[in-house]
Amino acid sequence: MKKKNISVIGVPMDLGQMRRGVDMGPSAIRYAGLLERLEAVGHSVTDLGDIQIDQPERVHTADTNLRNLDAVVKGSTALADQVKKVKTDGDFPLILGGDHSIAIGSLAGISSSYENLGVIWYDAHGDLNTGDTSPSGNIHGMPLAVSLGIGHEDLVNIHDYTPKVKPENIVIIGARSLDEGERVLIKEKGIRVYTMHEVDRMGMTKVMEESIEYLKGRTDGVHLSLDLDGLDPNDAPGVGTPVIGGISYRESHLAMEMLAEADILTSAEFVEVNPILDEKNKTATVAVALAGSLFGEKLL
Ligand code: B3U
Ligand code: MN
Ligand code: MN
Repeated sequence: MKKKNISVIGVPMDLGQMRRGVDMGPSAIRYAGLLERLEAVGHSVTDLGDIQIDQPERVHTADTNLRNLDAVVKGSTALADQVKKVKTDGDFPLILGGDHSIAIGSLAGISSSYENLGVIWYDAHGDLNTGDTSPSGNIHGMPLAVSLGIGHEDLVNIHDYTPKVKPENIVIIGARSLDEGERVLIKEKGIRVYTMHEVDRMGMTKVMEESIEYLKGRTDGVHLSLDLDGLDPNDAPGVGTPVIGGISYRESHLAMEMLAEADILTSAEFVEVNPILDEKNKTATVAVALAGSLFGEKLL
């Protein structure tokens, strides 16, 4: 894989859901050795530090069922600004969450650099809810819908353009917990989804071959949004909403290695690592190991 200038951005965001601790995700991932690992592969890595996110205790509830809306908009805008700078410099943004609501800001900052940005959404969930379909009001269940231009106008219009991605440029991998409104949206928009059924049936090799082939043909850049809850909770226990029957550690390594081989990614994020719920930083360690594979680490 080509050597990259990787800019690491931490986003200690925990306002998109209700469990405390996910704001410590960026520290946990750094502590698990992310920078050293990527440098060892030969990349040039710069840590840009963390985006400032409001403390939950200080956040006022806006007149909406979207929890912490204004503070999420503020944090997402700050992240989008930073990510956009990295893109303008021609570098590779590697964003560390934080809950998955941060993808709203990531994509807002990245997508203006592309005609057809592709997105790989590696997740147990679809994250395709809106204020109307959400069972929880948690914005971390909404970022993919928001990026499609569907949802609250303050979220959809960050950096003053919408949509950030087209439905035909998205591939969801690992889904096994979808709400009714999300199913409807997937069908209506024709979004490509490899649920756990397809992962079981086709195997990860075929899933990734097809996904890479599909995105290569239609996109001019690809963002990987990797929610650690896409993995099985046995392998990644430190997440806020674990769902049994997920993608294994080995399958995930394979997926990352195949992405490295194809060298199609132009940005990536690792989200939902919650050290309070974790077992001795296992989930952050898994994230770093996967990042190693994603950036071309090899055994031999
Ligand atoms: N779909 C549910 C649950 C959920 C979404 N994303 C996560 N959990 N991590 C919701 O609240 O929207
Ligand atoms: Mn998610
Ligand atoms: Mn998820």
